Amino acid sequence: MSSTPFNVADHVARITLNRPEKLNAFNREMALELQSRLDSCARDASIKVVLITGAGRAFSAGQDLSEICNAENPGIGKILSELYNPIIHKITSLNKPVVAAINGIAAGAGANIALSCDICVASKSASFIQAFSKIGLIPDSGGTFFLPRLVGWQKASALMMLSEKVTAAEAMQMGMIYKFFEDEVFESSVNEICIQLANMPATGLAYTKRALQASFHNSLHNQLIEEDELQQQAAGSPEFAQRVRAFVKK
Ligand code: LHQ
Repeated sequence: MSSTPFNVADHVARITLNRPEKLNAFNREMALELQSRLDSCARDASIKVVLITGAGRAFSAGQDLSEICNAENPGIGKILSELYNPIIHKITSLNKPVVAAINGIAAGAGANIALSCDICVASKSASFIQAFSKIGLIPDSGGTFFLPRLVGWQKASALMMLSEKVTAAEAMQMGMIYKFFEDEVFESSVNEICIQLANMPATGLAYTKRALQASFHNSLHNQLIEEDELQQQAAGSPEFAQRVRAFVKK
């Protein structure tokens, strides 16, 4: 049984983290499989949107802690460089939107993988915890990059140092996630978002993602140049010509 079953429908690729008895904690196999799913999404032009969610009552509890206690584990340095860092790079460099649908608890690296996605939504009963400080680690998987940018330095610092669990409603209020939905309509609401994205002009979305990422390291001057270049490329896409023609005709 795959630890990340994958299916594509309506141009949306759905990747499910699937070790529910371990709250979808990442072992090496699941992390490598997620990387390979993301590579498939990058290669397949028919896929316009990627959705990552979890099976059972969790999105992911982060690193499988029993695996790192195992004598055969390759060492913490390799866990990050071989497993989590490539996942974050693959999500952020994919030229299509990645939606994280947080169906339950997201802890440790599980929470930070979620925050690296372009749109992060949660079910009302979901929660987030930067669980690292409890076990004497620092937040990884891009957490120290994304969380302060999303919620501000003070909140990020407190959440990370206290390992405080936040509800989906609190996460939305502080800007950690885009929205939460009542549990009963969570799946249908996530599907609606994905279908909407799949029907949007793909080039514009890809360049929007790229411009937002560039803003993290650019000065205003350089960001305006970046927008100019990307806008010219977006305006050269057939989708732009079609959509503008349709708008003007109407
Ligand atoms: C687990 C886990 C888990 C294994 C629940 N592993 N089994 C990078 C670099 C190098 C090294 C380390 O890691 C990293 C990245 C990281 O992600 S570090 C952070 C790792 N994650 C955590 O510290 C979270 C640990 N889990 C928890 O604190 C709780 O399980 C949470 C708050 C997520 C959920 O609590 P509950 O709802 O009370 O569930 P539970 O604790 O009863 O868990 C259910 C089962 O899942 C249980 O197994 P069992 O056989 O007793 O039913 C847990 O042992 C297992 N599980 N998380 N990370």
